[in-house]
Amino acid sequence: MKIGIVCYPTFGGSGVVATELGKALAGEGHQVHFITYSQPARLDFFSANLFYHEVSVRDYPLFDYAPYESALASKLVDVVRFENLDILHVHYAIPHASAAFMAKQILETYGINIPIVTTLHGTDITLVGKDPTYKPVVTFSINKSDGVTAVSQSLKDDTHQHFEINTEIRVIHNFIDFSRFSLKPKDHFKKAIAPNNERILIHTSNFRKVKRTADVIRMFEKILAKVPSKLLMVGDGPERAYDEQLCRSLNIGEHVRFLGKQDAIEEILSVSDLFLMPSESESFGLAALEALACKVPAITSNAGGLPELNIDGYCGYMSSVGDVDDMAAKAISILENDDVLKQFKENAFARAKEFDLKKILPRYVEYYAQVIAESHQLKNA
Ligand code: GMT
Repeated sequence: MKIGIVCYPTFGGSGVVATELGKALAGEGHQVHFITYSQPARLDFFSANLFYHEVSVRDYPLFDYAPYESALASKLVDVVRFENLDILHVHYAIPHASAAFMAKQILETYGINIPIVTTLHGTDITLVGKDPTYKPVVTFSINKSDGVTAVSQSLKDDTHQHFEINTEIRVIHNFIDFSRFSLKPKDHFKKAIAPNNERILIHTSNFRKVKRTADVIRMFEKILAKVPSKLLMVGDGPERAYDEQLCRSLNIGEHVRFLGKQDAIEEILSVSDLFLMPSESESFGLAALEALACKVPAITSNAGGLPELNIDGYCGYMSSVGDVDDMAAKAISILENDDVLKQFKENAFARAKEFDLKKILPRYVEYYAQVIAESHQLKNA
């Protein structure tokens, strides 16, 4: 198949899923064309089946806001026409689904039928998408997609709750590539972080309010009082400055390291003992899956799709959003006993195996084939 993928080329979860999916599809012999405004973060190597088309937005003194959606739609028309794509897969509804619909309409005037699959990732539904600023466009473009997937049952339910959807939504969970995410021998790094063999806790995110990063810090303060430990805060975003300040005011700054954005996250996870994700809302929790794959159990909230990933008392624990005391108590119960920690680590790995790329990839390929066949049937009817 010749597949066009549209995504945000940044460190966000939807961009990571889109890029990893594209790489895996290319590995299976499909031709994959990424159409984005800059090179996706994890697409920094050569592969014969991978192509990158940059969307450039021309500025003009009249524009306070340059019309990215129009530039993207125009680029999609160009790439579909000249690369003879079979299907377009857009990740994150805003504004990708509506730009794809516009391109589809234009392509029809050239006699080209291009099926569109939209994957809903999370905040495009739960936070931004349901805001009246975007809601009519999001509703329309989901309903006009030829196929729609959501990364969890919870996100599918939220979509039906917040929008009037008259099309089927297929749940295809996030996945993990074990050829990248596995334990790496990084003992020297562990020694540098935790010279006295302290436990290492980790949080990774984009430090937006929805991640409740202050809960991570407050939880860590309680854990530190019982178990010698260190906290790694990986990523960057609007809450980081406040979080650093909070560490200072709680007098735990010397035990917390803010590492900023990191590419080789699997190396940092490899030295970690426990992952913390107290999110307010989380459609799936890809970062937690990455942790589990590296044998790091997870303390998470029970928001959104997290119960579809985390199994309470097996590969981690879940608590209600904001219940920092409960999260800390459960974290301590894992960390204070070597045998318990060892068992949770093994369970974490076993749980992550359920979401192996090798299991999830065929579900996308089958879905593409189904959507293409249905769309051609509809055209010829
Ligand atoms: O908010 C983020 O963490 C980024 C966001 C995105 O769309 O880039 O992530 C969402 O998509 C991920 C991949 O499907 C999911 O694993 C995350 O749970 C989801 N984030 C939220 O729902 C907050």
